Formats: sequence, structure tokens, C-alpha cells
Amino acid sequence: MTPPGDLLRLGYLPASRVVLQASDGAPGLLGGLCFFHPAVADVPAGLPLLSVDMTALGAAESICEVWYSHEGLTPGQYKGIRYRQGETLLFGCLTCNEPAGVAPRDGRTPLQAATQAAYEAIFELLESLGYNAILRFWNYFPAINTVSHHLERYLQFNIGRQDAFLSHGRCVIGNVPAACALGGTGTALQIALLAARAEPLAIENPRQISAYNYPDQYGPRSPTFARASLVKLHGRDLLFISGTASIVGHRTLHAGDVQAQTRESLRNIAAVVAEANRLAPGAGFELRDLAYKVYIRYASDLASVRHELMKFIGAPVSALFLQADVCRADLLLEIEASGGHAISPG
Ligand code: 3EB
Repeated sequence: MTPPGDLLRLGYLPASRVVLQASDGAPGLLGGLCFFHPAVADVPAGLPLLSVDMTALGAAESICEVWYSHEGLTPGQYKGIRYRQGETLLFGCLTCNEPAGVAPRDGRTPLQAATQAAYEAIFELLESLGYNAILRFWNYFPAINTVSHHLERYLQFNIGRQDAFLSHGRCVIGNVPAACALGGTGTALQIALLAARAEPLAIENPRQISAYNYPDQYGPRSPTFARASLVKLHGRDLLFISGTASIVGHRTLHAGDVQAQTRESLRNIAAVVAEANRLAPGAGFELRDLAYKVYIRYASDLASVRHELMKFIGAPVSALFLQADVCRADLLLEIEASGGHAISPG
């Protein structure tokens, strides 16, 4: 399953194969995300596999994004976070229910409070285990574009996330992790993360204003994420590109045109890759070698998006398509990518 030498390997696999591996105790499985619709109660208990209620598009069955490592792995749990760690890498995930009903008395909304508590638990865990670098966060929660408590839920999430960074003395501009934030059909806030003992470099996109510097019109607090993170582990450069959309400067471009949004998102990814290659000479990242995850708001746009992706890259690509709500109402898709690690065929 994991040939020796792969510190990190990514596979997009049918859920049934992951369940089979799990029945063996899943040696080499660091963790992952399984996309089911409707949701299943829990993918094999004990493993850090997050069961996200999201439809995989164009696939015959549910698909999992699984990260493997040749490192000897130890499992653990902390405040609802399930994780596995090796010498260098840690994958963790958690599902937390937002307290229903009225806002807490301190004025925080339920989603904001749940987000802050989840991030604080993650930071406590990483600090206690000595993982100084967070390479990547994946964030999923329901009704991302809905207004409640007078504020769009994505903006509530941004406040809770930023407050957790601040209360742990972490910077909220500059050297911040790569991330994505999507709306799913589930009922809970779900977060997964990949961390390392290393010094990662946050990458920004020269075509875009850094998200942590977005102007006030996008909410009372800026989103806390970098356009990508770049890290050297065991002599290999790894690149994790955040969710990337049709945004130039800070504005959404091509509202209502999914093909043009796809091309613009890919131009942004190409710019981030160029920036990574400039900062890591010799890494030689290429668009055709990355693994992609594409979140599409309307399932009926799948064929158009896939066509634009193949045309832009000009080669067969490893890509997983999911139906999800993107954090700005006028965005029709968002694309994330990673590279430098091994990718399982299929
Ligand atoms: C954007 O560029 C689109 O809040 O973690 C992309 C990646 C987006 C990550 C996040 C949001 C996030 O602003 C949205």
C-alpha cells in the first residue's frame, strides 16, 4: 500500500477500499477525508478519517482523500480530535456540533464559539506534541452563505478562527497556514489538519490581495489563511495550495460564468505555483503533477469545469470533484491542490 520511501502519499480511493484497509488497522494510513452523501455515522472508528457530508461528482461511489506515510504511526485523541502522528507529520480531525438556539451571553454566535473552541483545542494539541508547523486546514460547515445573528456564517467562522489564533499568540498575517472553507450538507463543523515538525513558508499570490488583508467589506475580521504553504521535509519540497477562486485583487471576477471562473482560478493556481518555484528553486512544481480537489456549487457545472481544467492543464490530471457551497455567494467554484508528495494512481 505504501512503498518505503514515501514520507507522504495521497490517494483518492473509493470508500469501500478504505473501509477494507481499516479492517486491517490501516498501517501507513496517516488520516483523511471521506466524502459521503448522505453522511454515514462514522467511517471506521478510531482512525482519523473525517466523514464529510458532501457529494462526490462524477463518481460511482463515495470517495476518500487518504494521506499515507511510511513513518511509524501512533494514534491519539484529545478533546474530540482524532489523530495519527509519525516522527515528522500529524494528521488530525474533529467534528463538533454547534450548540443550537440562542447565542451565548458573551455575544459570540454558536458557530463562532464552536470554531474558536475547536481551533483552540487543535492549537493546544499541537503545542503539547511539538508540531510547530500547520501545513493545511480543511474547514467544512453547513449553510456557509446563510445570515444568522445578523452576520453571514462564513464571517462568524472567521471571527472564531482569528480569535483562536490570537489567544494562542499566533500571527494572523504573514506566516499563516494554507486552508479552505466550504459549505456542506452536514450538520456540524468539521475540521481536518496536516501538521509537521518543520519550518513552512507561507506563499502569497501576486495577483491577489492576501486574504488576511482583505478590506472591511468582506467582514469584520479577515480570514486567517495563506494562499499556499511550502515546506521541505526529508529533502523534498511539498506544496499545499489553499482553496483558490476567481478572485483578482480582492474582487470576484466573472460572476455567473463558471467557465471563466474556472480559468481565472487556474491562472491563480499557476501564479501560486510560479511563486513557490521562485522561493524553492529546484522544486520544479508543475501544474500537471499536482493533485486537485475541485468544489463546485452546482452539480450541473461538472462537465464545464472538468473540460476547462483538462484544457488548461493540457494533460490527464488527478482530480476529485465535490459539490459544495463556496464562501462568497458569487463564487461558483474553488480549487485546491497539492504537490511534491507521491500520488497513488486511480
Ligand atoms: C478566497 O480566496 C476564497 O477562509 O479558509 C479560500 C481558501 C477561501 C480558504 C478560508 C477561504 C478560505 O477568499 C475563499
